[in-house]
Amino acid sequence: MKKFKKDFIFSTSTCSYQIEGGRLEGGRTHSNWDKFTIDNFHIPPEGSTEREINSISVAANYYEKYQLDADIMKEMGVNGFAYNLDWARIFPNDSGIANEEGLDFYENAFKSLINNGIKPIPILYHWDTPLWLEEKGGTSSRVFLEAFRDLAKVLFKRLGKYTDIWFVSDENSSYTVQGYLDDYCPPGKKDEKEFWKAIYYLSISGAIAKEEFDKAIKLNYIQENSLLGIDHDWNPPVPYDKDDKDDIEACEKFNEYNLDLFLDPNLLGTFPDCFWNAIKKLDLDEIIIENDIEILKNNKLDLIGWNYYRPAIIAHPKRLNEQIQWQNKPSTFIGNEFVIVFPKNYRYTKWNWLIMPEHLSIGAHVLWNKYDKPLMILENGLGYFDKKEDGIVADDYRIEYLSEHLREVQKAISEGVNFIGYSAWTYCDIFSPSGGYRKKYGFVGVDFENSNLGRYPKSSMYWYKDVIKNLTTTNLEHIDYKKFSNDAKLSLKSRKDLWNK
Ligand code: BGP
Repeated sequence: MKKFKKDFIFSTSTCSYQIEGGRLEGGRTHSNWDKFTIDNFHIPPEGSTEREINSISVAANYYEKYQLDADIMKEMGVNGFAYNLDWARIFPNDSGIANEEGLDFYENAFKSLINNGIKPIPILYHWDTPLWLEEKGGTSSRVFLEAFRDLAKVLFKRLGKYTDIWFVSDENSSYTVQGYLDDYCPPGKKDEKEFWKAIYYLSISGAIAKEEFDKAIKLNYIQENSLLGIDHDWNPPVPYDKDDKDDIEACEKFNEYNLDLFLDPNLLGTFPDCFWNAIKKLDLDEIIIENDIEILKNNKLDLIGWNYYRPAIIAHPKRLNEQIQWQNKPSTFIGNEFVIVFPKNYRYTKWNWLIMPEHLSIGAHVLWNKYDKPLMILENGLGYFDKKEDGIVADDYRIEYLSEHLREVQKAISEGVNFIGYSAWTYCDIFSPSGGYRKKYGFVGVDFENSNLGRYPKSSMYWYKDVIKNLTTTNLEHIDYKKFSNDAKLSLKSRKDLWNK
């Protein structure tokens, strides 16, 4: 198995509303996620996978602990940290005047990373629209475009010198489906017209950001050869019956909605047929402006950030009439041309997320062959009910999950796919949109029971450190779990400068 290249990016990813806290500090005002978590606060019984919607006013308090966290990440040996900058901290109102305290915070956070040999990998937008902008129409209105241009200009100018990899947004798919069709996330709409408008404005705003990115390079705010990417959580489709042509056709339909719709606009400069059919069917022609389409065509993005957690088992809608006992109820999608199903005989997490690592390398070839752009895994991780023993979490299950997926990245690289990095979800325990604070993903634990929110190492942190240290020789097959939990226990005892501060 080919090893990783010397300059391969080993990173962790996170998200401001999930980690940062400080929601009214430093001149910030509320976003749609603040309102959503206040309005829908719900704590299910201990140990239940029922959705926990909890306060994010403090979260893991990265806002005050960013220097400690940068020091812990240095201990981990990561060379990247992917993180979205909180829009409401940069523009707390619609005056068009950026909040200097917010910019100072991010500049200090970036410096703490750079001083520790860690590349900041900023994402401009990750679902949390400032409330003032939401109230003006948010992502499904034209007002989003110029507000996004202002955000991109200010951030490229102030922070461009610190890094050469940026992303415009995270998972436009999850945000538009969960926010505009399913009423699962803010803005909590169930409106097909709003859904398609949000997709349109998010795609155009990605191209507008690229326009500003290229201008910022010319003005020397950003280094030459820097990359501006688009992040997406494509779930490679797997036919329920690999020999059934209806199921295979359903997979192709799934890809039009779950792959082409969210990557073609910003990588190929075109919208797929399903978009134009919807615009026609819903009589939305008036949102399409010729100049937008020109901007889209002339400002394609440079890089794919791929959030890979799981593939999707796809069936033809005929299966809904068959007497099949599913692990979880099938989910249909607008157009009803395919159904996402959950057969019993597969591996799932406790939250019913499919576990099939092999589709990371299979899907990587699809992306590489279709778009011919460098790739980076921007999220991959395992949500679990972590439990502390002897002061640490021996999360062997997470080491197993991550090593299976990292093996697939290595496999794809050895088969010629241009992976430039792997960013695991996530650095430390944070707020999860589907699991609150009980669904833990971190390499580093956070003591949410203690107001100090002390950090502590999990054995997976020392596994990841070992992988990165030996990136050219690392062997992901034979894992000495005991060694990594001992490393974590020893570190907790010996590194008082890092733990329980
Ligand atoms: C992705 C989001 C992340 C993160 C991750 C895990 O879709 O980009 O923000 O939340 O999913 O999801 P969850 O925390 O709901 O398990």
